Amino acid sequence: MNDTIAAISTALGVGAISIIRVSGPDSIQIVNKLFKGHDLTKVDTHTIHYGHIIDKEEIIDEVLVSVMKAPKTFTTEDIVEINSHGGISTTNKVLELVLSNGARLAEPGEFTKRAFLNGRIDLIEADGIMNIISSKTDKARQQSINQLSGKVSNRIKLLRDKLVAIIANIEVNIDYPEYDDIDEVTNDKIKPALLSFKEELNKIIEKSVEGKIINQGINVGIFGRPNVGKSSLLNALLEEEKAIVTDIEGTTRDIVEGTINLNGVVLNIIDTAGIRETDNVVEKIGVEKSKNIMDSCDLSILILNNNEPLTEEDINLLNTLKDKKHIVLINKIDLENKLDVSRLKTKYLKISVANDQGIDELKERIIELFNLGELETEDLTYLSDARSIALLKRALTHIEESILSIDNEEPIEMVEMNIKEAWNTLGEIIGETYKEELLDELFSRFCLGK
Ligand SMILES: Nc1nc2c(ncn2[C@@H]2O[C@H](COP(=O)(O)OP(=O)(O)OP(=O)(O)O)[C@@H](O)[C@H]2O)c(=O)[nH]1
Ligand SMILES: [Mg+2]
Repeated sequence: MNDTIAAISTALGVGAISIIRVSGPDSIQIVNKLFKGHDLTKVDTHTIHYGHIIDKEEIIDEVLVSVMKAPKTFTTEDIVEINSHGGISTTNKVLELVLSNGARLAEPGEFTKRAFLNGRIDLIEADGIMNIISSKTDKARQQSINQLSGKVSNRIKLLRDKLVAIIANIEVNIDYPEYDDIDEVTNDKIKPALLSFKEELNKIIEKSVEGKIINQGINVGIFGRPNVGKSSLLNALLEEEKAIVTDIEGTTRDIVEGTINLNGVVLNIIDTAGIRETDNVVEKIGVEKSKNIMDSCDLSILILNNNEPLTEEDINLLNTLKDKKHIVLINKIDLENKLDVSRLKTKYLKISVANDQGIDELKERIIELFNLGELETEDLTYLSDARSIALLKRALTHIEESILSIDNEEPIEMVEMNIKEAWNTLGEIIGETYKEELLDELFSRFCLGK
C-alpha cells in the first residue's frame, strides 16, 4: 500500500493561484483536518468545495478544494487538490500543514510514477506528459499530446501483436511437425513476414529520429579557433547581442547558448570557447567544454577565417568532425583572402557575419541536412526519445538476426528466440518490462508536483 504524498504542483512564485496536490489513501482525511468547510470525508467524488485552510484557530487562506476519489484519478489513488491564493509564503504554509498532518513530500515526478505503477499510463504516455510541459513549438506540442493519448503506444502494441502472430505460426509447426513441412513454412511464411516487419520497423525508426528532432530540437555547436567569429555568428543567428564579441583572442571562455525556431524546429545554438593550446586555467576549462560539446551535439559548425592561412589546429578540427554531421564555414570573406581553399577536402560555405552575408544560406543548409522541409506534420504519432529509438534499433537487430538464422538454415528455435527478444525489447519501450533504476532515472527528470 502506498503512503500519501504531497507537493506544490504549480510553479513556485508570485501568481494568482497555487495548487497543492495530495495523493494516497489518507489524502482526504489529512486535508480534512486543516479544512474548515464541508466535511470532506463525506462529500461525493469529483466535487469542489469552498472553505478555509486553518492552523489551529488561525486562518491561513481562503481556498477551493477538489476531492477526487480512487480509482478514476490521475494516480488512481484518492487525490485532493487545494487551490490556494498564489504566493510563496501562503503556498508553502499550506504544504507545511499537509506534511505535518501525515503526508510525505513527493519526489519529482512521483505522481506520474504512481500513475504508471498503478497501470493508468504506460511509459510512452508518461514521457508524453513531460514532453507536453517542455514543448517549445507547435509541432512538439502536437506530438506530445499524441504520445499522451496512447496513439504512439498503440503503434508499438500493433508491432508486438504482429510478432506474436509470427511466433504462433512457428509454435504450431513445432508442436505438430506433421502439420506441414517445417522448412517450407519458414521460407514461405515466416521469412516474408519477418522481411515486411523489418521494413515497417525501419520506417518507424526513421520517423522516430524525425520525431526526436521535432520534440527536442537540434543541438548545434559552433567551433573554431579564437577570433574566427563564432560569437558573432551566434549573435547573428539569434538576432541579439547575446555573446561578447571583441577582437581579443579568447574572448569567450564559457559556453553561451540561445535558441531559434527554424521551420518549426528548435535549434539550440551553443557558442564555445575558441579551441587552441593555452596555459590559462580558465580558458583551458573552456576549451575542454568545447570539446565535450563537440562530442554530444547533433550538428557541428566549424568556422575558418578567410583572412588567415589554414593552421594545424584548423586541420585537426576538420579531421575530428569528419565523421559527424557538420558544416564548414569560411568567415570574413569581406577581408583579403589568405586561406588556401584548395587544401580543404570538404564542402564549405563562404560567409561574412560582419556584412550579414551567407547567413540565410547557412539556414538553408541546416534545413537540407536535417530534412526540415520534409518533416511530416500530419502524422505525429511516432516515438521521439533517445531511449525508445535505441530500443527500436535493438529490436531491429533481433529481427535481422532471425532472418539470418533462416538463411543459414539454423534450427527454427533460433529464429523464434530472436523474434521473442524483439518482442521483449518492444515491450520495454512501453514499460511492460522495466528495471527500477530506469524508472528512477525517467521520473527524476519531471518537475516536483507532477
Ligand atoms: N571583417 C570581419 N570581421 C568579423 C567578421 N565576423 C567577426 N568579425 C570580427 O572578428 C572578431 C572576433 O569575433 P568573435 O565573434 O568575438 O570571435 P570568436 O570566434 O567568438 O572568438 P573567441 O571567443 O575569442 O574564440 C571581432 O572583432 C569581430 O567583429 C566578419 O565577417 N568580417
Ligand atoms: Mg567568442
